[in-house]
Amino acid sequence: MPLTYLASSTDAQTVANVLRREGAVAVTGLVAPELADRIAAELRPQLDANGLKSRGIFNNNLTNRYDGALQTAPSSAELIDHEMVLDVLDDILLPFASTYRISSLSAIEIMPGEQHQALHRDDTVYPIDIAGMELTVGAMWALSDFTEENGGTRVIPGSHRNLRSWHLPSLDSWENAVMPKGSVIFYLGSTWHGGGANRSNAPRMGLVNTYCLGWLRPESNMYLKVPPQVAARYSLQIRALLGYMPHGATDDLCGGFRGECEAWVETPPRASWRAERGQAATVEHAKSQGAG
Ligand SMILES: O=C(O)CCC(=O)C(=O)O
Repeated sequence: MPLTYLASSTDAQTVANVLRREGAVAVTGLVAPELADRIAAELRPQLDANGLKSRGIFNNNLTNRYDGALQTAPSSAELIDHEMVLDVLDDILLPFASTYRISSLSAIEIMPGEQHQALHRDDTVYPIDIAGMELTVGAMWALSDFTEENGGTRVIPGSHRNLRSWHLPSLDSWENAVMPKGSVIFYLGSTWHGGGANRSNAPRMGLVNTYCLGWLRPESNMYLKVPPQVAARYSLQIRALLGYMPHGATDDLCGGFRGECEAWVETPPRASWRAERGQAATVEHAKSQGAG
């Protein structure tokens, strides 16, 4: 199955429909290339100073990685809570949770000469497989042009249908995401994917943001990556995505849980997160009935 590419004018519902059906979908030119350049420049010092420290069997040896985008690259917030991304996440994740949150934020720069990263599923960090329930969604943004030669993300469309993580799809049916900088490829947590080999003579730069159901523990500890005093510089939406908000309940119910935290979000900022469900809805309903 070929990877589907959609134009940036496509509505989020269509993007989500293709993502659910095919396991991956690319949206080309969703943000301006200048924004991609700005974020890449903001990430540069950390990648130069620390990028290769995370080298290893999974991360490979010629790939720079940096997991603290919101620490030093404030412009990355525009990608992390991009309206199209959140609308797609609402559609895929909210049937199973009242919120979702950032699981990891990784700048990934694949240097010339790097080999393929092993194909994998992101949801294998959780020891469960439940038919039809996606636990995570990844959004990989191209901060440089992604090509076949430079290691545009490899993905196996349709591989999310292999329900159990030990059911291997045909691992040679992958294809590279080929898209200009400012584009994004979404893939489900159950979709097989990985970084590509870089056979070009220039680095391939991307920022991959993964999001998990609100009741799951994120892959990366966001309270350490983006501590309260840094998180407080960002919007309520970003703070809520970082986890500075209770899951599944309004502050009416959870008041007192927060301790002293300048980044705390009192009320779910996103209307879809306030939709009637669970305890939050119960409290609001009780109030509207004059109770309490
Ligand atoms: O670099 C890429 O294109 C994908 C990286 C990836 O899938 C990962 O590190 O989990």
